[in-house]
Amino acid sequence: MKSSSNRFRSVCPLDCPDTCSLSVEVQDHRVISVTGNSEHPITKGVICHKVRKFPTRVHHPERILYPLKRTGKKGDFAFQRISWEEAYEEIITKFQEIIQIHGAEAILPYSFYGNMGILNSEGMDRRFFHRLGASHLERAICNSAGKQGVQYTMGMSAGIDPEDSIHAKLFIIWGSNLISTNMHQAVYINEAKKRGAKVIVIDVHRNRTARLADQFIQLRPGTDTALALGLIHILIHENYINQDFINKYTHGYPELEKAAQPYTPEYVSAITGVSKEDIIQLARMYGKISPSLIRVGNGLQHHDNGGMMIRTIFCLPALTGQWGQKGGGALKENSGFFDFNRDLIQRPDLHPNPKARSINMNQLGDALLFSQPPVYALFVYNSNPAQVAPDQTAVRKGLMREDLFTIVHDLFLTDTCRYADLVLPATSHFENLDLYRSYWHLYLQLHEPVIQPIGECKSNFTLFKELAHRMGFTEEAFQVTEAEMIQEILEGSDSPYLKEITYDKLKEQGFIKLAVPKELTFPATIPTPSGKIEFYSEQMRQVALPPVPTYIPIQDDPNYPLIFVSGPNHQYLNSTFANIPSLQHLEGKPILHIHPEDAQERLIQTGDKIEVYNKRGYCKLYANVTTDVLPKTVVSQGLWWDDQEKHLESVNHLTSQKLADMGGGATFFSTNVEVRVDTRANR
Ligand SMILES: Nc1nc2c(c(=O)[nH]1)N[C@H]1C(S)=C(S)[C@@H](COP(=O)(O)OP(=O)(O)OC[C@H]3O[C@@H](n4cnc5c(=O)[nH]c(N)nc54)[C@H](O)[C@@H]3O)O[C@H]1N2
Ligand SMILES: Nc1nc2c(c(=O)[nH]1)N[C@H]1C(S)=C(S)[C@@H](COP(=O)(O)OP(=O)(O)OC[C@H]3O[C@@H](n4cnc5c(=O)[nH]c(N)nc54)[C@H](O)[C@@H]3O)O[C@H]1N2
Ligand code: SF4
Ligand SMILES: [Mo]
Repeated sequence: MKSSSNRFRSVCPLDCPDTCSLSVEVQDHRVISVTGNSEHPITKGVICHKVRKFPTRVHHPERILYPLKRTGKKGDFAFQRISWEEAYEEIITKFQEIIQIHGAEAILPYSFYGNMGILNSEGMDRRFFHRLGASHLERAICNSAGKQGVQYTMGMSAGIDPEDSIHAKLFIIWGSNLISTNMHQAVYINEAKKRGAKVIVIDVHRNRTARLADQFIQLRPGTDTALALGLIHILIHENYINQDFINKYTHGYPELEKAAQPYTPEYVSAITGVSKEDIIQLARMYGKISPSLIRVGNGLQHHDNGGMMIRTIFCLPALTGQWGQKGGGALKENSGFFDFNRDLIQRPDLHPNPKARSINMNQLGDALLFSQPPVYALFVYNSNPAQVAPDQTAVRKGLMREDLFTIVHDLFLTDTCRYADLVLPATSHFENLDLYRSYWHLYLQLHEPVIQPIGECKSNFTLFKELAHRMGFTEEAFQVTEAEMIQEILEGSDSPYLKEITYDKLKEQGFIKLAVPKELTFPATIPTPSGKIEFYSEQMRQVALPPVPTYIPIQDDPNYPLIFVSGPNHQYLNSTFANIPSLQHLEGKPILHIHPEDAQERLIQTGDKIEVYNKRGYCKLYANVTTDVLPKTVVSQGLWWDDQEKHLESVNHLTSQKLADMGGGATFFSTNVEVRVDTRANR
């Protein structure tokens, strides 16, 4: 790379729906500035603050630059430098020993989307673990409950093209903090507002996004199915429904009508805490204004009843006939449109054991402590389970096992590295070739490296390819280069949306929009078993789920009467960036928002260091007494790294490994806790 200043096109690799196109300035092999690409139709030159700080992350003095081997006890963070050859040797010897004694299922990969690049998050890595014969990992920590709920209802996990959302006249932002988590959706909403659109925010927390709202509707956690059924009840009773649309495109209307019958405004108000008047007004507004768009967030599905909540909300646009009107319908995610041939990318056919077990990543704690046969090796990459996985007390106890061999591949010494036998240095995405899709907009993007790998860092792709060679895997799947894998992916898909996209075109243009013609979107195509939007789902009945929308309350616990909602914050991306001082500074301290009634009862004041606890464990936070939350709901934002000096540890000590109603989803937000002033506080 030339040493003069140069600008390159790049992509944001983070697990964020916006998947921005970036413009990166490089000087002397260093990334010196990152801004939004003004040519990208969605990014339009604007990105979030945290990613403008990416140069600090890439060239951070604490980046891991070479392989490390544990020298002290687990948990001590004591390592010594070793060579890659030694690291590979250690892994191969250990894996072969484990396979020989216990079988390959005793090895478990643990990864998520720390880098969303297809090659580096579900490419060579998956091929390697399949060929190895390892246990499968069910990657259900983020969106799986709601995705399943949408699939039951609509047949695929898709909504509308967000670029059409400026045409909506009514926006309902339902359980999404999109000012922080999906900022370009907020840009479209502001544009629509200028054209006269109304905005409603439905949330348990008066979050940053509530500032966008003409009306903020605050409800109790996990009660959204009841609210949606209440809206359905009024829409039917006051005849706001679109009977033609219902007849033509939906299945099970009589059953839905019956299911909504008991959900009078009084009854719904008692469940949700929303006033009867607000419920009626919201229903009437939804009945009258068209096109309307419901932007459903990821927060909702992180409840015991998360899948059902999202499914029920997705019944609303069908009832008033919003689908097919420009800007009308609902949008949770659009990953369904990126219809790649997964089997070709990930090669499950290489797995020697078709019956190999699958471990849900939300139950890592139990998997490490109790699974039979036991897990003897854990390989972590693209994820930081010692912060993000629920039930940290169990997770960390498992990670402390002396007979567990743990490898962590990351850019930094995260809390997970604390428990590693081997730490391997990962490149940042700036150093790699990869392909990026979005789970919100419809552009596929190519990423070409803008700098050389730093230190001895290797990409996930290179790491798993080299490991495969050393394990003696000779299949062609392990011979391909990154460019060849991209070509395989593009050429191997039968999807009509991807037909026109080639590697050459991507190299030239950087990003290309999927060809999603109108006749391939709702309501023209509804790939459910009935071919219609399913208010009644036979598929659900067959797996013992209620086939029509049904409100099932989240679990109460009289000993721990507060519901603890711990979503992401503004400046971090899950636990990524939590080690960047300027971003830490902007976030301040890890806070617990608590209602004045609850605070008073417990003699808690703003600024107090408090202990939040339940039967699984505790974490310490600083109180903020506020009416931004309802009584009995407490909210904390952000996944902070442990701070041993201040005795601050993960909020996930409180969350549980229990799974949601659908898709094996996580239930982070259905967490019962109690709170007290931390008497041992060092404030
Ligand atoms: N800045 C930033 N952006 C991010 C992330 C990040 O960490 N930081 N993370 C990324 C990832 S991986 C994801 S999954 C998304 C998540 O981002 P979002 O989709 O916005 O989801 P959350 O922030 O988890 O939750 C959204 C809202 O749901 C509310 N909520 C919780 N329970 C309920 C309920 O029962 N009913 C209702 N109506 N509301 C409820 C919460 O108070 C919160 O305001 O953001 C992505 N973008
Ligand atoms: N309490 C609570 N817990 C939650 C959530 C919540 O809202 N509340 N949100 C949940 C959700 S929605 C999600 S998606 C998960 C996210 O959980 P994770 O996917 O684990 O997210 P991060 O904490 O960002 O960790 C990603 C790690 O990958 C590393 N990384 C980045 N790029 C690369 C690379 O190219 N190679 C390798 N090897 N490593 C790389 C980063 O440095 C970082 O340490 O957390 C979940 N946990
Ligand atoms: S984190 Fe999201 S908003 Fe920020 S640059 Fe990346 S994709 Fe864009
Ligand atoms: Mo997520």
